[in-house]
Formats: sequence, structure tokens, C-alpha cells
Amino acid sequence: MTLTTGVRADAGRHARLRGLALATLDANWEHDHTVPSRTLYPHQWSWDSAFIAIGLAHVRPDRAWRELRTLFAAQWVDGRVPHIVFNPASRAGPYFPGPQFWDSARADGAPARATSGIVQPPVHAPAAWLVHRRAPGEASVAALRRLYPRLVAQQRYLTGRRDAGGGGLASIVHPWESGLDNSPAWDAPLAAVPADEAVMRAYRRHDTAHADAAQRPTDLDYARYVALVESYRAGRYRDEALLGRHPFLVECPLVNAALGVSEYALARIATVIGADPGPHRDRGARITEAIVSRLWDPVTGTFRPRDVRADRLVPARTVLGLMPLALPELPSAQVSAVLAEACSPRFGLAARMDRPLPTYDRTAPDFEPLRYWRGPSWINTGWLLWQGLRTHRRADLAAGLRESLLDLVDRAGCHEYFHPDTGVGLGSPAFSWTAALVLDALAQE
Ligand code: 2M8
Repeated sequence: MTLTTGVRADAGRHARLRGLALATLDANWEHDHTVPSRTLYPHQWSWDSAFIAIGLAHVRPDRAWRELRTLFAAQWVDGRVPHIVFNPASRAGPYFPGPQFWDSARADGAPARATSGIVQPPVHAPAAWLVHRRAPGEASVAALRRLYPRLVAQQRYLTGRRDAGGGGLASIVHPWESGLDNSPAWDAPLAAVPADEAVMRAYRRHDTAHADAAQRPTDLDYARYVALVESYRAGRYRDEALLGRHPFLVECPLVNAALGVSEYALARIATVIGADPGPHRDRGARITEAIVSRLWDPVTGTFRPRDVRADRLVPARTVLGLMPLALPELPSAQVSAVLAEACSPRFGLAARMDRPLPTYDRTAPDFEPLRYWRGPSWINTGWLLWQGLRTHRRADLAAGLRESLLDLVDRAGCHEYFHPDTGVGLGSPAFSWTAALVLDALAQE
């Protein structure tokens, strides 16, 4: 291929991907938010909206701010941003677990709109910052000013009420809070949650009605998810004394890396709106130190989730362990170790990647290339790692990963996830964060 035909092919791919991504986001727009997928996820999801806003900033900046505004309008009084905001006007039919199951109306400080009672990774402050950077102007400064106190309240909730382990990190109370629902990372702590898969006979799963059951969490996993919601809901979603009464408490590297990165994003936002950035930088540094002291395993040289109840690191090596790379002040020893893990045959990161980045160690005996977060390749975890590579100035590896992400979507479309060997598209075929993050990757050569 000559230089000119190469450039032309690139421009062709760029235009094709941009058109597809924009059409996907437009088709999933629903009045004041974007649904992750029309069939599988017909309401608003928290971290999906953050990723979606980053992509929308390139093409529909007003809508990007609207997306975040709608989500934060459902923030609880204690600062938590719910993982699902239900759309009462949804025409998609009943969703399980839906508003009746979560029963947020009976909890103190819940908003008028029905929501779930749990959270997702706090990637919203970095998203707000990126939306502003991608489309700066007076409107974006005004939007930042409105959002800032809400983002601060979200951080305060997670670092305060959710510090069940007492070490300066947030605990998740449900695997869904990590965003990587059925990751092998949760197998060990979930095994301690009593559940019987027969309870699922009382419910009609929404996911397996719309996607291949072989790609989704098992009924036993689902029974445990239900049991955990029931436990948290029984205490009206209060967080006091969780250690004594809730069967699942884990410090997740992704959630806590996002918490730390959010403080640095808030420092930048504070500077733009005339607030003090200093306390945010200090908190970012403290969270980074806590991640290293609580989640770093010196024996294997990897980050792992900490099971707070059992007070031990979980054994599985998943993509979650690569996420602290996004922290700008991560010590160089940990930066090198994360890069070594990412570039090992487990994850296959390279300047020229021969296969997409998986979500789980591809050399593990229980690696499952088709099942949801137990192997398949997802665009958002790739994009998050790409951010980390850029933060630590690994332009070669960042370029390789970006190319692999774009290639995946160019070949298969805006799927929810992808086969980590063949790149075949899996799950929803028109998935919003895939589209949004492709737009962002396209714009950052
Ligand atoms: C998936 O989570 C939902 C539960 O909230 C599900 O499994 O049904 C996850 O992939 C999660 O990360 C994502 O935010 C959500 C909507 O895309 O779907």
C-alpha cells in the first residue's frame, strides 16, 4: 500500500466508523438520556452515561451535558449516583430487576424518580472534564459549575459512607457496582453469599430473554445478585455498620482508581470555575497511596480486589488489575509492573496487537471467550487502559491499543462485547458506549 492509498483507506475507515457511531447514539437517544441498548438495557445506566457523554461531546455537546444532567438529577441526598435511573415512559416492557424490586421510594433521601439503590464506578468527573475539553466554551463552563457540587458529593459518599474497610477506599456491596458484573474477580467473595438458584424460578430474567444464556451470568450467579440486593434493600440502602450485616464488601481496583482519577479531574474543574484545586489533588494522592497499600500484591506484582470481609486479596487476575494505571501519581514500580502484566500473554497488549484485549487472563483454565465479563473484549475497559497508557506516556502501546479497538468495531460493528480471539461481535449489536468511545478514539490520533 502506498502512502496515499493508506491515508485514503484511513479516511474511509474514519468516515465509516464515525457514521456508524453517530447513527447508533442517535437511535439510542431517549428524550433526556441515551439507553445503553434498546433491547437489553432500556433505561439510563450510570457509568454508561459518563462514557456516552465523552463521545457525544464530539458530535452533540448539548446532549452530552443533558445526559449528565439527567443522571445527576437522580442523585440521592447522601451523594450516591444510582446505577440505574428508570424511565417511567419506557416502551420496552418490564425490566428485571425493575423499580418494584429496588423499591427506592422507601429509602431515605432517594429522588422522586425510581432508581436502583447501588452505584457504579465513578467515572463521571473525568467524563465531565473531557466533555469540557472536547467542546469548550461558556456553556461548558456553566455546565461544569452546576455539576461540580454534585460530583463532589458523589466522591464524599464513596470515600465516606462506603469506606467499610476503614483504609481510605470505597467498598462495593454488589458485583454490579464494579460494572464487570460476573467477572471471575467476584467468584471468591460471592461464594460466601448464601443463595439457591431455585429462587430464580420466581423471577423472569430480562437479560436471557434478549441475549444468549450461554453468554450471560448463570442462574446461580443471578440468585446471588438477587440475594445481595435483598440484603442491602432490607437495610433501606443504609451504609452504617455494613461489615456486620452485608455478605459482600470488596474494594475494587477499577472503582477506586476511578475515585482517585476523579479527584484530579475535580482539581482541573475547580481551577476553571474558580474553586480551590488543592484539596482535590491531596485526596487524589491519598487515594493512590491507599490503592497501593491495600490492593497491591507484591508476590505476583499485580493489583487485586480486596475482599474486606475475609481481609484478603482475591486470586483471579482480571483486567481490573490494570486499571490503576490511570492514576497520574502511581509510583514507577507499580507502573512498570502493570505494564508487564498487560503486555504478558495474559492480556497481550502490544504496539501491534494480534488479538483484542480480554477482560480476564486468557491463560487461565476458566477463561470463557463468550461469557460476558469472563473473557470477552469490551471497548470501555480497553479505552480506560488506553487513558492510563497516555497518562504514563506510553504512546507506542497506546497507539497499538487504539488501533485494536477501532479495528474491532470496524469489522464487527458497535457490539456490546467481542470474542477475544476472533473479534466476532457479541451481545447487543447497537451498544451506546462502544459507539461513544469509538468517536473519542477516532478524534485522538
Ligand atoms: C451490565 O449490567 C447490568 C446490570 O446493571 C446487567 O448485567 O444486566 C454491565 O455490563 C454494566 O457494566 C453496564 O453498565 C450495564 C448497562 O450497559 O449492563
